[in-house]
Amino acid sequence: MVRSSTLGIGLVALSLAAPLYACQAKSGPAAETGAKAEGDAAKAEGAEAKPSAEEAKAYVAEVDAKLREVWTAESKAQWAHATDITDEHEKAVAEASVASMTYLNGAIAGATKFAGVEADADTMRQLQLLRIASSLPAPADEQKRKELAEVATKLDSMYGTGKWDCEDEAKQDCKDMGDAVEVLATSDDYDELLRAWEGWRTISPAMRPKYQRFVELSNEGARDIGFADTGELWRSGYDMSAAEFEAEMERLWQQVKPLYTQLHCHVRAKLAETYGADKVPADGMIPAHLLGNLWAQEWPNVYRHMEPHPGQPSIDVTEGLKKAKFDELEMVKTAEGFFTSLGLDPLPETFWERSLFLQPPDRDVQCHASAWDVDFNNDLRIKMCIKVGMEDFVTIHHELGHNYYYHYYYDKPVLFQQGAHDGFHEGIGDTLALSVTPKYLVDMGLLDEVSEDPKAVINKQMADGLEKIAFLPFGLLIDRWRWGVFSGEIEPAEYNAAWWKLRNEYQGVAAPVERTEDHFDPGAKYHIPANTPYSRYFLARILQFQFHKALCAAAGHEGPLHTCSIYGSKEAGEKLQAMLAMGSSKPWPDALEAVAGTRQMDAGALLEYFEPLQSYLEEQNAGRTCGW
Ligand code: X8Z
Ligand code: ZN
Repeated sequence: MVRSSTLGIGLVALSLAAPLYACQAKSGPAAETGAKAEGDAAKAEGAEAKPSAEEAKAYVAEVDAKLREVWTAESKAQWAHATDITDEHEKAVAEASVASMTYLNGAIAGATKFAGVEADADTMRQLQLLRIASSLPAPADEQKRKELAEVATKLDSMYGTGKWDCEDEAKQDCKDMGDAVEVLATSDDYDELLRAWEGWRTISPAMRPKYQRFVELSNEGARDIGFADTGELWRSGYDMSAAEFEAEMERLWQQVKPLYTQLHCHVRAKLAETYGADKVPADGMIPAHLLGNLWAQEWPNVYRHMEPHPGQPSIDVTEGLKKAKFDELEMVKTAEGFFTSLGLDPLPETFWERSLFLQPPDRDVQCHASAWDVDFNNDLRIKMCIKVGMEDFVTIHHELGHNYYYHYYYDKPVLFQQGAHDGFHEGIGDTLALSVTPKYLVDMGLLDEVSEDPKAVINKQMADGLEKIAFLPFGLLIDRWRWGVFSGEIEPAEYNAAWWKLRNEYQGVAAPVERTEDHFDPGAKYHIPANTPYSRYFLARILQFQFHKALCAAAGHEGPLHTCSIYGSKEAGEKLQAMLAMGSSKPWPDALEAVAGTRQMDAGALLEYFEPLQSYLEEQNAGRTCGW
């Protein structure tokens, strides 16, 4: 589904359900809910006649057909809304969401009668996946379910229509997210940056009471199906227990934290040269509006302040794209060309007819990029407000990665139409983008020349590190905040303070002006109002280097990992395709093993890729005190 706010599965990568095939049933406190009550009744019946394996199989087939129907209806409504945000479309989404939630709740309850039945592996797995199919669990109570669908849809609309600084009441001349993104990416003026940063955050305080209610209602839904809260449901989607998953995230973070600390140290020192030590303290945190990104999540836009070796051939693809007069369509075609070079299929004609590539001038759309299979049957689309430049060129590869996943598993049961886990889904397009090397860009006519000079290598590594390494703590902390919010450890009265505490602690990034509980800064980040789980992006940052290394080996690459491009390798394409085609039909370690020959996620390949940058940063940071 398209939005995480509703179901979980399928269509849009961004909002899919957390697939939790955890087998351990946790009985929650909501004993008198419909789901539990029906489950008990089923058990009582079961004492008389345990259903057969064939009955389980037939039940799963019936659920598959009906889920497709309700999710497709919901997805169509969501597409209409995301590409034209109106009250009418919002109402249609809420109605379709209620219908799909109602069906899913009933299906989960109905499945409890098969507890203890030993059916074939595919049936058993679908029964497991059913319970965790939605990242927005809905209460058994009908009124509350309706309220949840409405509040979730409203939050999504509020983000998509967020504007400020309007000059007239008709809201014609306002600033919107695209304006703020542009200022943050290009300006060096401290005060102008601050105005854009604060301006965007005026759209979210109104979300706060709705978000609070949203948390209460979805937690009730989670308890109704036996989870302690929605956060536990999300953490249960990784073929291990929720507690094991938490430990796994921490283990991976500890692997990469020293490299992040080195990058932070250097970036802070260079920004202090640009803005002054009074603005960027030598041993403190970096003000959040100086990092080239509205959320300070990825920092490649500040490359210009820290180019290691000026005088090397340009790696500025934005300039290259503009010089070559690329438009949005050529950018998408070029990205598709990368996938087809690996032997993967061209995108279907309907993709080109139905996608939305540009922000329309006459209506509100949800500009946050997303990829869809609207009918779970190869109706592939992307929705993006593409701006010509490197950032969106990479994002297009990212989105097409989702589309290719959809494409290779759409013949599977709908509950298998997900990534091996959600981090796999997020990592596919990024894996290919790692092969968008200077040499490839020269071949595409987007850069003038390529240099083997170690100095040029360091420049490229710096640009990559600002995107990939900088993101890691951000990718981790978003759900640490939400896990706390859902569990109640973070109370509504401290939503904003807790947010900044995490941003301080993990990123070493600080709010540039005082923030209070009159603000609601989490709401200014898409995935919070859209209810899209975020750990997936952290995992994807790690996994994409593991995938890259494995595909490079398949392509016969020799030499350092950062010099590899799999462009044109049919061998790499075959491996990738085999993994995509598995969907979520098997536990994710099976999928990882199929592509990388290992069953463990590991940041070793990321660290290997960045070895040259790590040495450079250590040299640069000698004599500096790192950390904050
Ligand atoms: O949301 C996205 C994609 C859609 S799944 C554009 N990403 C995260 C973000 O923008 O916050 C990709 C990187 C992280
Ligand atoms: Zn994505």
